[in-house]
Amino acid sequence: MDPLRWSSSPSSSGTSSPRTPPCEMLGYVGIEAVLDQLKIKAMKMGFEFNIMVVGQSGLGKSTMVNTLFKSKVWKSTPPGLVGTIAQTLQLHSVTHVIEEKGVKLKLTVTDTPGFGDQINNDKCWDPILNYINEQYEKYLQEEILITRQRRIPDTRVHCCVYFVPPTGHCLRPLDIEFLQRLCQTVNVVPVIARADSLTIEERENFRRQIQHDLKTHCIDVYPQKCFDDDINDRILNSKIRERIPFAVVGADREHLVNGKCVLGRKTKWGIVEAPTSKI
Ligand SMILES: Nc1nc2c(ncn2[C@@H]2O[C@H](COP(=O)(O)OP(=O)(O)O)[C@@H](O)[C@H]2O)c(=O)[nH]1
Ligand SMILES: [Mg+2]
Repeated sequence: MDPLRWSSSPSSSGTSSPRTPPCEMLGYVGIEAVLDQLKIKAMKMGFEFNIMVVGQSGLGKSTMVNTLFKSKVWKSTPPGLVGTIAQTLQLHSVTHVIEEKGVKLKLTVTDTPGFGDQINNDKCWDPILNYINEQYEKYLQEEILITRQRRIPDTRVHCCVYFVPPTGHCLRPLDIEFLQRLCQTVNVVPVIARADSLTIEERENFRRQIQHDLKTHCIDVYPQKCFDDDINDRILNSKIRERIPFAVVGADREHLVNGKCVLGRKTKWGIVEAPTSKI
């Protein structure tokens, strides 16, 4: 930053000490350079973003993660299970560093085992909620140290993607109970899993029904009202709220469509393309 330049020397007034800036600051200070400095610093340091995927097993969580990053984030296909993703048996995380135009993003995706598969599903959410809370605790413990690291490794879950089964009816009691707990702990983005199994009309009706269920059961998903302070954010957030839950389709096989390789699900009736972003 340019050194601060006062229009007159603070010490010359005689009354103020050399350290006290004058009451009225005239002239060029150079604060405009702060933005550039912050940008350069942020680009050098990069950003961290941690996503967690949660939902019953078989809803396509692991596939979705592979689809999103167009790579095998999860090692799968053990011998004998060719073409399928191995069932996720415990919580585990994978980190990728993505760089775009000099901006680095350290992205960590945590896959969770399916819940609600037992006869008694009491407290089936405990391992997931415990994991999320442990990460807050870990960060806090680092933060309160007197001699703390300049950059504390951030393993807190910033966003939790919750997979709703594509029943076309309404949220199940298990989903409601889990979502209520999850929303009090972390930012939750609900998605309609395996959305290719619904027609456009069924999907829209299901979306409206879920929006209604979320409201009725006071499930406060992302973006919460507290993110509405800024007018631009408010407009964007209200658009997002209309589209939530997003409908998702996952695929980790490539197919040739019009001479182009696309990720998609090949069915008897055609190929359902899955949108991707490169990692
Ligand atoms: N129809 C359909 N099947 C999917 C989709 N995503 C994944 N699958 C399939 O569902 C099965 C379970 O997927 P997986 O990702 O292991 O589910 P997870 O247990 O939630 O991690 C696999 O056979 C996938 O190929 C989808 O969007 N639509
Ligand atoms: Mg899985």
